[in-house]
Amino acid sequence: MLQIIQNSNNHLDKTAILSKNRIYTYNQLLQQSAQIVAKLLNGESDLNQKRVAFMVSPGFEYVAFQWGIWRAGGVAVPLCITYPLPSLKYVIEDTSAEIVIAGPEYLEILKPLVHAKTFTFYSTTDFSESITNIVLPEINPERNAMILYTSGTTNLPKGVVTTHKNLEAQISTLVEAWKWSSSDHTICILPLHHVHGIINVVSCALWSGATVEFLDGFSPEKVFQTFLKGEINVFMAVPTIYFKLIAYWDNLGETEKTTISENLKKFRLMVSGSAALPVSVMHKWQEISGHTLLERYGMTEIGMGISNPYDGERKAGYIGKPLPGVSVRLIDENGVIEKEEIPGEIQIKGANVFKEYWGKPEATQNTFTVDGWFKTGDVAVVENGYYRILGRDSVDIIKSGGYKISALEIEEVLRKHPQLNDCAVVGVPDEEWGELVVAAIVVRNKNLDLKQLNEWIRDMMPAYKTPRKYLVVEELPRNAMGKVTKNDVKELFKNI
Ligand code: MCA
Ligand code: AMP
Repeated sequence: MLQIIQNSNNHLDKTAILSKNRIYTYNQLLQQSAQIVAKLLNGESDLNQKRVAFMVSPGFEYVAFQWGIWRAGGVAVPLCITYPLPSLKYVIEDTSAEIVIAGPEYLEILKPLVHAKTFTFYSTTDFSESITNIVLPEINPERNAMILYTSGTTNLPKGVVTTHKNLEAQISTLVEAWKWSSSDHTICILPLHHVHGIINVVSCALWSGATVEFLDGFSPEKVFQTFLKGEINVFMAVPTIYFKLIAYWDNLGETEKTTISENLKKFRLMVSGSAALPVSVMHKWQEISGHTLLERYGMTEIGMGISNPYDGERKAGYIGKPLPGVSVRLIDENGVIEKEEIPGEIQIKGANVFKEYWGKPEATQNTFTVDGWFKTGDVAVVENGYYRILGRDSVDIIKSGGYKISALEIEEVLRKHPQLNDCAVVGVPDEEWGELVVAAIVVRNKNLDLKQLNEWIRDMMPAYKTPRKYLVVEELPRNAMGKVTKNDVKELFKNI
């Protein structure tokens, strides 16, 4: 039996989930996911790693479907609930999803794909029939469990395949390192098509018999209101969220500020990750909450790899030390770096590391060294035993609001616009978002309406990937070989 399911048998009557003003126990989660298994199996004994894409809002239903897919022997493919149709189509087609499930609120957007009938389609409301005596398949931990999409240096996102064993390693290392227990109570405000929300928040909590409280999306006001109920003691977020919480708190009256600060001081743990935590944000949060944020480093392909300590010193500007069970090394052109203070690429090995990119054997091969280390593309240095990220080896990877974004993917879409001759997308530093996606464009028609251009691109790709600023230029800066020089493009945006 999958470990997370087995663990939940120890906490049957405990609250697993709070969502939409309702309380759900572990027992209800087991019952509901078993009901989902029965419908999904539809008389078969095992889904045998069929890909099941599901578009379900964060909350009890989301987890019940994720567990149901796993328990039926399927591979869970969570669809981002804010994606426009082309992005949904890409994931469903790329995974060759055989089953697609959607909440009633997403039926409209999926309609064109449902009509094409390349998969069996269910609404979440089709799973209401209660079924007893279901025989569950035995799931070998080496089998595929999940596919999440991540942007990289290729222009289209790649599906990262993790096995049950990978997921169990990713979860258990965090449970151990951050001392999760059944008395914890956390809040989920992160999207559930990425590792941060799925593994670090929801799965770690449920593995441990803790409680997860879901909010309908993020707003600083709702987060603080929920905190003030006095139950939440563990909080995980991306730096942009801490930035937004600080900005909101700064504008409150003195009494409200004090009430919130007193409440935050009682938390057990507060973590930041997915992007570099600015030292200024860390210090300000410390003033407000009394907590030194625990910064950690992860990646869709590895879960979490490096973390500041739970008990020891948490250093501002550093990502910490390798987590239990994770091997980390730095490499430069001369080979493995043995000494401190010499920068190199972070490479990772361990049961936490993903199996493959879905349907892309060449990309998979290229991302591992011959001796099996995963090449992260992040450059770091070790100082006094602590890793510090220096940057990435590709200028085309942007991190904005914690999301990894490929400049090449956006350029590919922009080039399809009939009024554009050329474009270059870059990320420029931004205190709130980490980096801001911006585009230098060479236009055919000087009267091109930039607002309309932006609306056009928003129908083609997720809002978080779309440029926040455009700059019309006569031509793009290039080197002697004719290649666009992205650092020069970044310079163009310095004064606007
Ligand atoms: C939205 N806006 C932006 C951006 N996104 N502006 C600049 N840059 C952006 N990237 C604008 C919108 O256009 C809108 O403006 C306004 O901000 C609010 O948009 P909305 O989407 O509602 O934003 P939000 O709900 O406030 O979202 C901010 C957020 C979200 C909560 C920080 O971006 C988020 O959930 N990020 C987390 C992503 C994540 O989980 N990453 C982990 C990946 P207007 O109103 O003017 O239109 S996993 C990973 O990285 C690894 C494994 C790891 O280490 O964790
Ligand atoms: P993703 O593909 O969305 O999983 O993003 C993974 C990337 O996020 C890593 O390769 C890093 O570049 C970045 N990242 C994650 N955590 C941190 C951190 N604490 N500091 C700096 N960068 C980070």
